[in-house]
Amino acid sequence: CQISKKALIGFGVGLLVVISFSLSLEANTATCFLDIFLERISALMMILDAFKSAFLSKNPCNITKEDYQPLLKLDTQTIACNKTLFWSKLKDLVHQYTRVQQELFTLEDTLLGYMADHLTWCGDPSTSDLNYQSCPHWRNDCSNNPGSVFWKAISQKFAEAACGVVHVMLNGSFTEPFDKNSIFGSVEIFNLRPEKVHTVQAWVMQDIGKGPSDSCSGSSLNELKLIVNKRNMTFVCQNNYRPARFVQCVKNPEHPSCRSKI
Ligand code: AVW
Repeated sequence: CQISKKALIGFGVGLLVVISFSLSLEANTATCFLDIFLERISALMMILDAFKSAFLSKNPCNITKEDYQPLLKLDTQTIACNKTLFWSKLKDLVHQYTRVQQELFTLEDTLLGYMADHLTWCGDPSTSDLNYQSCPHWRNDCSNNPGSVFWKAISQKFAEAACGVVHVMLNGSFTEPFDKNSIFGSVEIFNLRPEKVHTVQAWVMQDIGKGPSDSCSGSSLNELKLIVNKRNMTFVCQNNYRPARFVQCVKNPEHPSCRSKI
């Protein structure tokens, strides 16, 4: 088989064009990734600065919601309609559940909630450093501490942004699964926007092996239903929501409530 010189040169030039084009494409892609990476780092630095400015050099018992406003303004994450999940009194279960059911988002599955979860922080009026010695406890010391004010402020924003059906997982092994003093009962439920949220779906989960203290038909849930209905939203309640029950059953596979009906 004979290949003419011209054809060979043409092929060579063509190959060079293709190679140099793909190299320049790769270089562009790499630059683009680097740009995005740097953009994200600088966004995170801004978030961190706004977070620290909220409480550094301030009396840790005198923090206000306004202190966190610059931080909240930087948080542009949105959760799609029907995907918000509130909770009260069953932190572990709800997060085990959203780890598997990744279509639903708790506050702690969002950027700000994730960053602050499990942390305690505060400042000191006499220094611009973090206070590494001691911070007020939210229940035993003062209520306007950096942690409590932060969680209330971001919970309010999380609730205001919710739309469609919102879900709430409550603990039926408590006598009052709906606690008016909790963040869900005092902040989130009152900051839902009835013009955007048409239904509140409650899932009341009992601990495996413990008898129910309260359920959908109990007085605590009835109180929640009244609040929801009064705010022109529909209330739906389900005991031991099956998908979340499955998660509980992973650790208790032999319990009768896990063996039956699965
Ligand atoms: P919880 P919530 N300051 O199980 O409805 C600091 O009662 O209250 O559920 N930490 C606090 C405070 C406070 N004032 N109150 C409670 N905690 C801690 C955000 C406490 O350690 C999510 F979106 C307790 O274990 C949920 O829908 C944990 O927060 C909703 O608020 C949960 O208290 C859950 O708060």
